[in-house]
Amino acid sequence: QLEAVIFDLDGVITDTAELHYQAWQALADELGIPFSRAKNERLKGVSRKESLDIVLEDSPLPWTDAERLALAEKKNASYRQQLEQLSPADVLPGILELLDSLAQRGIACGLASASLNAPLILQRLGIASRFQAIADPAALQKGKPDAEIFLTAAELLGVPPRNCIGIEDAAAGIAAIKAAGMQAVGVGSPEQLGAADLLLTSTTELTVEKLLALFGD
Ligand code: B16
Ligand code: MG
Repeated sequence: QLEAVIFDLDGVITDTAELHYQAWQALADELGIPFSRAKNERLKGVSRKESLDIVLEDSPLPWTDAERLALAEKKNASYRQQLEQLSPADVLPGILELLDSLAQRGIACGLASASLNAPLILQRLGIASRFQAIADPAALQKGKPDAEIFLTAAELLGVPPRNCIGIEDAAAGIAAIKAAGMQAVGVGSPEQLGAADLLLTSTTELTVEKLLALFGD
C-alpha cells in the first residue's frame, strides 16, 4: 500500500544543477583550476564538501581543511545569490500536478535531498507547504548511496519504508532508495538508472497512476 512518496530535489523537482555549475565555475576560474559542465555532472547528488574535493582534484595545491571550508562557504554564498532568481516557474513540468494528486489521495510527501539549501529552495519554488517532512542532511552520517537519508524521511513521516516510493535522477540515489527497501522511480536514462523499478525519461511522465501501479493498485 503506497503511503508516502519521497522526492530528491535537484533533477527531480527543479534543475538547480545549472546554478550549482555557475557557482562552481566562478570559484574554479578564480582559483585558476580547470572546470567544465562535464565535470559538473559528477557533482549531482554529491554533498557540498565532497563536490569541492572533486573540484580541487585538478589543483596542484594542498588545501587545508580550514581553506576547504572557506572555499565551500564562498561557493555557497554565490550559489545562494543565484537562488534569488528561482521562482515557482522553475518547478519541473508535471511535479505540481503530481503533488496535487498525491495530496488528494492522502499520500504523504517527503524530501531526501543532499542540499543544505533545500528548505530555502522549496520556499522559493512556492511548494514548501506540500512537504510533511524534510530529512536534514546535516544530521546524517552517510550520503547517498547509503539508505540513511531516505530512511530518515520515512521515519519523520511515520511510514514504513516498504510503503514508500523514492524518486531520483542519480544512480547513487536509486541505490539509496533500493537499500532503504523502497520502490525506486528513476527520471533519466537507462544507462544510469537501470536499477530503478520504474524508469521515466522526464518528470512530465510522472503520474500518481504509474506510482500506484507499482503497488498493484
Ligand atoms: P548544497 P540533491 C544536491 O541536491 C545537488 O545535486 C548537488 O549538486 C549539491 O552539491 C548537493 O545537493 C548539496 O547542495 O551545497 O546546497 O548543500 O540532488 O540531493 O537534491
Ligand atoms: Mg538529484
